Amino acid sequence: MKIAEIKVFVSCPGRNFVTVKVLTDTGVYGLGDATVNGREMSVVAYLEEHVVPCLIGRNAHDIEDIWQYLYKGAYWRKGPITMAAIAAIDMALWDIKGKAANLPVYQLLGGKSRKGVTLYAHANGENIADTLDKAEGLIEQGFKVIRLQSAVPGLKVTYGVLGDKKDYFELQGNRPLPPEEEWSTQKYFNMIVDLFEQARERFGYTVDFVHDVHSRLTPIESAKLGQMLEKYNLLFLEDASMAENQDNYKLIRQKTSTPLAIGETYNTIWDCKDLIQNQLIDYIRTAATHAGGITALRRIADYASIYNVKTAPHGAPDLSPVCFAAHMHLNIWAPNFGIQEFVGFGNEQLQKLFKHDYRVENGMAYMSDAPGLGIEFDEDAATEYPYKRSYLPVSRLEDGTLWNW
Ligand code: GCO
Ligand code: MG
Repeated sequence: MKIAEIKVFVSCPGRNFVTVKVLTDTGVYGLGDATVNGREMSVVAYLEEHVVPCLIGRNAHDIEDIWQYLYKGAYWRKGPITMAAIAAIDMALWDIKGKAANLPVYQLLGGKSRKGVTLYAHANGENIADTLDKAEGLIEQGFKVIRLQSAVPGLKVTYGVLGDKKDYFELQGNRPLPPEEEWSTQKYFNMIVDLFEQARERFGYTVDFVHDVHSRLTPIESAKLGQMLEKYNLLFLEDASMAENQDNYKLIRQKTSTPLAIGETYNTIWDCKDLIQNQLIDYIRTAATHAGGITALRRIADYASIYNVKTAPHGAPDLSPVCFAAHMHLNIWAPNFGIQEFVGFGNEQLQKLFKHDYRVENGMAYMSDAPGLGIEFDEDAATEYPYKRSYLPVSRLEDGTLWNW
């Protein structure tokens, strides 16, 4: 089964997505997601100019060899653009192998380890009461794990809080230059403990909570936050600090028993190797799209399993439904799966482009037995929503110093 053609689509059904379609000479095709939020066109160029010409005529079944060819074969290896390009090809090849075998991809990985996939949903509020009202709505829908984010009094915009944007998908697609946000750890610390204190008063200990710091704290501030939140028993604290220097997490880990999660921006197993091997984290959040596809995430999951680290794949709106489908197959298989982030795919334009086959019920997602990844992409509909240049925000401290967004 030879690779005959590879098409790269970039469309903006509310936000930009780069979708790859690998076609074989047998008529079987597969889909992959190569979206890097705010850098979409770099991946398109990388794929079209440097990847596609090398793959035409190769056996579509040689997933591992093609992965190694694109990774080791590029002297300038790793990085988000390269790894998203590899990821999309890899997902598409798994989709093809599943369709050719008439089996869902999770069967090729080793079969089901569980009935369904536990999801966590987002409650983002303008203030603590608003966040908790939203959490209550999600609990009523059956979600058992909720991410709580609340605006920080005194700061104009806070990560995760949408302001007048009612639809999460509208967060991107109309920012021709990066907007600027501000950060103050002191103002955040004045709010954050109240958020979890009030959440536990209102909901008791029958649901689990997570929280995303979005890398805004220094390691010692993260350690302090972990300590302050210990009694509220979070499932995990996400991206407390950057870990480009993985030793940062030694400091945090020694000081707090609040479980730690990180990894959504990681591109390879090497970015998380020390964190996993030294048991400095509890959840690894690498995404199929950004860390090299199903082949790479399977390897990370297996590596993490021997150090008691669970998987918790990134599930933000900038990961397309194709990536979500890839995660579902990994999640249903991985013995050490923890939880899947879920923001829903309610946007109508998006639903016109992508058709998926899983169902969500009571905070869990269930798979069908559709062969391959179980996802369809409407190429014609995609042409109705052309790419729009759009950036993520940047963040500054109140004195103007550039900070992590
Ligand atoms: C999350 C993430 C996202 C990222 C986004 C950037 O935990 O869901 O932090 O919200 O900010 O994916 O493109
Ligand atoms: Mg995050």
